[in-house]
Amino acid sequence: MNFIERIKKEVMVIDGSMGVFLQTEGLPSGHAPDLWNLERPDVIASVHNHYAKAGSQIVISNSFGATRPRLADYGRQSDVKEINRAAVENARRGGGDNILVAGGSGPTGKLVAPLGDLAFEEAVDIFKEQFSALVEAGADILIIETMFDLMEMKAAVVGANEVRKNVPLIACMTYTADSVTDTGASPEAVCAVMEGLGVDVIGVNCSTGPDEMLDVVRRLGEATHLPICVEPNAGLPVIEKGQTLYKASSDEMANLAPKFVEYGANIIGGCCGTRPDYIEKVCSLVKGAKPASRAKKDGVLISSRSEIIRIGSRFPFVKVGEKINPTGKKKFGAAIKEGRTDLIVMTARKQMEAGATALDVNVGVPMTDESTMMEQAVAAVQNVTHLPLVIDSSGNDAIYAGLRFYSGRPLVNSVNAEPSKLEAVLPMVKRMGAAVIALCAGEDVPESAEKRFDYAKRIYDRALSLGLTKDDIVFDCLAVVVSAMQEGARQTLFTIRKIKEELGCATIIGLSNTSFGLPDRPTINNSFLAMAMAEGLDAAIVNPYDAGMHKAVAGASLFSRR
Ligand code: THG
Repeated sequence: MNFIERIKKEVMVIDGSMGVFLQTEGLPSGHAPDLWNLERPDVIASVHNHYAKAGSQIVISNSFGATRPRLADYGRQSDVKEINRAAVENARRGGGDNILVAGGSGPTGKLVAPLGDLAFEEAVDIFKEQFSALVEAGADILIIETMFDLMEMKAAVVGANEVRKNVPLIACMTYTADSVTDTGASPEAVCAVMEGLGVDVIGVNCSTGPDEMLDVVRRLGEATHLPICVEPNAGLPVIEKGQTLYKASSDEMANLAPKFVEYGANIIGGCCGTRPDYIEKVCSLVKGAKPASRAKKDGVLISSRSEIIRIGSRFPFVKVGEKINPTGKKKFGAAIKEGRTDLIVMTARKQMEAGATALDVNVGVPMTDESTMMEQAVAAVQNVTHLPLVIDSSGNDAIYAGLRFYSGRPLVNSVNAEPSKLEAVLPMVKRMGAAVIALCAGEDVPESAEKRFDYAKRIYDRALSLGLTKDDIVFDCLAVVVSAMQEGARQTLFTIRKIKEELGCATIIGLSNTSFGLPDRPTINNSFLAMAMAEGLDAAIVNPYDAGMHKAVAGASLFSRR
C-alpha cells in the first residue's frame, strides 16, 4: 500500500523535535543543526532512533535549514547536496528498516517578493536544489515545515514539484493564535493554493501550542479533502535562565491527539519542545486509528491570501468586477503609462464596496511594460482587498508576472484553442497552481455553439492531458456585441448549456461586451445576464456599480438551483 493510501486508512505518527534534543547533546547556540549531519552523524542518527523506538513511523531528516541561503550564513552554501544526502542517510540509519524518511525543508530566512527581495524564481531554485538532493538521497516523502508566508510556500512547492517525480509532498504552515499565518494567510486560502499546486498532504506545525492549533485543524478539515498532518509545539517557548523551555506536558499535548483526529488529522507528531515521551503517548492514543474521510468539493476554487470562493452550479453566482481595465478609459491608461497604481487601488476598493466578489486585473496599455505593471497592480490590489483576483492579459509574460506576485490562487484570463496559446498558458497555469478561463474560441470566434464547443473540447482535452482537472477550468462562452451579432449572442446561451451538460464545467461571460455601443446598456446587460443564468451561467465579468446587475443576479438566482 502506498503512503497516501495508507494515511487515508490509518493515522500514522511522525516524529517530534530535533532541536531541543541537539541542545542537550551540546549543540552550541548559533551553530547550524544541519551541519551536524556531517560533523556528528551518530548523534543525529540516535535522535531518529529514539523517535523510532517511541513509535514514530515517519522521521524527518535533519535538513530544516539546509537550503543555500541559510547554509551561506556558515559559509557552507556549496554543500547543499552533501548535507541533505547525509541528513537522509542519518534518518535511514537511525530510524531502521521500517521507517519512512521524510526529507525536510524550512523557510529560507528571506521574504519572497512582493513582500521581500527574494525573487520568486530564485526561491523556486533554492528549494529545487534542496529537494533534488533529498530525492536523490532516497527520501520516501518530502515535507515543508514552519512556512509562515504563502508566497514562499508556493515557491517551495513549485520547486519540489519540479524534482519530486512521484515522491509524496507534505506542506505544513505555521499559524498564530488568530489562526492566520504571520503574513495573513487563512487555512482555507492555504488549502486552495496547496490543492491547486498538487500537494499530497496539508499540514500545520509549530505555532503557539496544541490548544490554539485546534481551530486551524478544524478549519483545514472543513476546507480540504486532502489528508492532514499536525505537529504541535509543546506550548509557546519561554526563556528561563538563558534556556528555551516548552511548558506543555506530554499529557497536555498528547491528550489533544484524538481531537485532532476527529477534526481530520491523518498524521500526528510534535514540533518544538516535544520529545520521544510525547510521541510515545501520541502513539498510544491515536496510532492506527481510522481517520475521518472527506469528499472533494466540486467547483473551481480560487482565493486571495485570506478568502476563497468556488465557481460552479452549487455555489453563489460570482461577480467579477471589470473596472480595472484601461480599455477606452483615458485617465486610467495615462496613470498606467506613468507607472502609477493609485487609480487601480481606488478602483479595487470601490468595486469591493459595490459588491464585486472577485476582481479582474487588466493593465494592458500599448507601448508600456505590461509585465512590470501587472506585478505592481497585483501587489497593490492584494494589499487593499481580500477578493480573489482574475489576472487578465493577452500577453503570456504579463500573466506570468501576475502569477509570481500573487499569493492566492488566481483565475488566469485567458487561454484559447490556438496551439501557441494552449502551449504557453496551460503549462504555466499547471505549474503555478492556478485556475484558468478558457475562451470557446481559437483562430476565430465562431458564431455557432457547436463550433465554440469544439474549441472548448480542444482546450479541455489538452488541459486534462497536462494534469489539470475539470475543476481548474471556467469556460468563457463569449458574450458578443448584440447589435452586430444577434445570432452569435443567442448562440452564447446554447454554448453555456452545452458546456454545462457535456463537460460539467463552470461557465463565465464578459457581460458588458454584449451592449457595446448601445443605449441603456444596463437593461441589455441584465436581461442577457438573467437569460444566461437560466442556462446555468456560474459567473460573469460585470460592472459592479450597476445596482440593476446585483438585483438581476439575486432575482435569477431564485430560479436556479444555487
Ligand atoms: N471575457 C473574458 N475577459 C474579458 C472579456 C470577456 N475581459 C475584458 C472584457 N471582456 C470584460 N471587461 C470589460 C471591461 C469594461 C467594459 C467592458 C468589458 C466597458 N468599459 C467602459 C465603461 O466602463 O463604460 C467602456 C469602454 C469603452 O467604451 O471602450 O464597457 O468577454 N474572459
